[in-house]
Amino acid sequence: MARDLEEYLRPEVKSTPFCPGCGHGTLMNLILRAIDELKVSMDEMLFVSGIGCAAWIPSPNFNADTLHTLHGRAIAFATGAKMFNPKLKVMVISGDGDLTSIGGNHLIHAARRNIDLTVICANNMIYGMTGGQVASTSPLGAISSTTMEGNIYRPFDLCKLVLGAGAPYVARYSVTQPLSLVGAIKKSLTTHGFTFIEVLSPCHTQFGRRNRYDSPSDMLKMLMENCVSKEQAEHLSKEELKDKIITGEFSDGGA
Ligand SMILES: Cc1ncc(C[n+]2csc(CCOP(=O)(O)OP(=O)(O)O)c2C)c(N)n1
Ligand code: SF4
Repeated sequence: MARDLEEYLRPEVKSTPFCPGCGHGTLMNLILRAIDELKVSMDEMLFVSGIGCAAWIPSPNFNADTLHTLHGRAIAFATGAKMFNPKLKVMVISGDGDLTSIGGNHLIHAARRNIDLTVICANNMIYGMTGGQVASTSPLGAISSTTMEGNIYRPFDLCKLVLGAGAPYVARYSVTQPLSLVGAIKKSLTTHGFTFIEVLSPCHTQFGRRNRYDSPSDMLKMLMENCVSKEQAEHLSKEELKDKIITGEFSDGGA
């Protein structure tokens, strides 16, 4: 963590709980960078997370009010807090398992109701904390502790899911695209209504080592090679788009 961001951390925090090479540490840094650039006071903010490794990004680390809630229920708690105090800027930060599997119903209905929340989903394509079980976001064929011969189900396209439910701002970036990601977080914080950012955040410990990415840097390289912008994707064939991850803003807040 850069020195200038230390003021955003609770003084008693000396290290994060993440494995070496985990993308969640990078995401934590980029969220704070966006807040710093916007000059939003931490006193105006509430951070809400569910359960999982990603849920440890804000809590207990951020020097702000943080609510570490139940598995899958971060958006429900965040909605309640926002109803009670509409002046709060409420940011939900949690994993793909938490927000889109057990919590998937809350996600689509908060988007449909256009609740004024910023939701950041750290997607590592697996349940990291509990030992690498398959998630609703695991790619077809992915090896996990519960799909030892490969996942037979298609993953959700989270951005399409939330867009379909009516969210006015939806974006997807990888932690390997830090400038675009900081820009998207800033935009989500300044857009009224339900805003959603899917962040590809590598988990080498549970996903990478089972899926032929032998080191954390192999996972980062895979993301750098496979992420294409939505503008680039328009010029690629269906065959060329196989295994590619399309990144960018899918709805820009104007809806
Ligand atoms: C009601 C309930 N069911 C299951 C669990 C076990 N559990 C804890 S975290 C987790 C998955 C977390 O995955 P994700 O949200 O993707 O976060 P990651 O650890 O990958 O960052 C599960 C299934 C739980 N804590 N509570
Ligand atoms: S298990 Fe995966 S998601 Fe959890 S801290 Fe380790 S690398 Fe990160």
